[in-house]
Amino acid sequence: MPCPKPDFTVFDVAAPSQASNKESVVISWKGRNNGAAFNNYLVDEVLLNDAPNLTTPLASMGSLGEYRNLPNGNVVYNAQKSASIPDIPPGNYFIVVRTNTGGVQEDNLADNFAAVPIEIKTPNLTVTTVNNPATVQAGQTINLQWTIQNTGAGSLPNCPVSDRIRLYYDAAGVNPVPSFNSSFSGSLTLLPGNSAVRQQNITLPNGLANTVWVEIVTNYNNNAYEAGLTADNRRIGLQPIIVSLPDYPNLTPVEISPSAVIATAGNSLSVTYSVQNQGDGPILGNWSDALYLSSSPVLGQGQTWLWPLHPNRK
Ligand SMILES: [Ca+2]
Ligand SMILES: [Ca+2]
Repeated sequence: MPCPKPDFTVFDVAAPSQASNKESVVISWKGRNNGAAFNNYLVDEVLLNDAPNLTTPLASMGSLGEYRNLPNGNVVYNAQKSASIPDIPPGNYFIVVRTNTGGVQEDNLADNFAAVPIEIKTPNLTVTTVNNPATVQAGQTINLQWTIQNTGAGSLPNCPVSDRIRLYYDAAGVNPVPSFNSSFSGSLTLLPGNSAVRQQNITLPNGLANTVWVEIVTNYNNNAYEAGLTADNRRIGLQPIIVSLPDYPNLTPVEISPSAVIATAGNSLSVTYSVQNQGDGPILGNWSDALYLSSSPVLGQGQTWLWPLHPNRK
């Protein structure tokens, strides 16, 4: 005579009727054992599928294992689980709960699942504005601001989103400034239709003397699922930045005395000189001087290095 087996079933699955990718939702269900008494570990699994059955589930949303004392069909257990909506294209799906995924022997497996429909919505990030100063000097730091709007039907729930920042020599964004590359990273939460302003300080490369345009590419790290709608993630600011060279200092030694000497090897020699700033910009910081003894007035021809001087001048 065969050993009587338990017969599990699951019913009354409940979940939100709509949710967005990556959103955490609470799924609840009830279970019962209509067969022989069971008092052991029972595992239920939450699946996502495009049909209300177990045929080729699209994704697992996690399992729930508990010790259940189910002596007969009169005992109903309540279960619930928080689960994240997978990155899956928007559309109508089903959340399917399957009981007894741990393989407890039972004869009737046809009643081991139940489903509830759910509509999954997807966010779509787009950069709507880019703001920057109109003029700046090379080497200076400026503040950039840009706006990201969620134009999709789904929410973006607290997702780390990185934006890439580049400068271009042209408004079409074809020729990038190779010496500049920056980015911004931060967590972003956006309901459908909502916008967020981001900002970043950037330093224009030294020596840049061009008109440049700012490019922002949002979600550059692809952390936010957009179901492929990433063509609108890039925007180039309408207002170019005219970058000019700042006034630079120009140091030159003057009044070197003596200008030519007849000296005896081994003896000390006193040299005096002045340094003049003949440029248009101020001296910022310190510099060092070096003295050479040379048979030529041209630097690089037959010098003997004499003395390092580090006067720490301001
Ligand atoms: Ca069953
Ligand atoms: Ca997008």
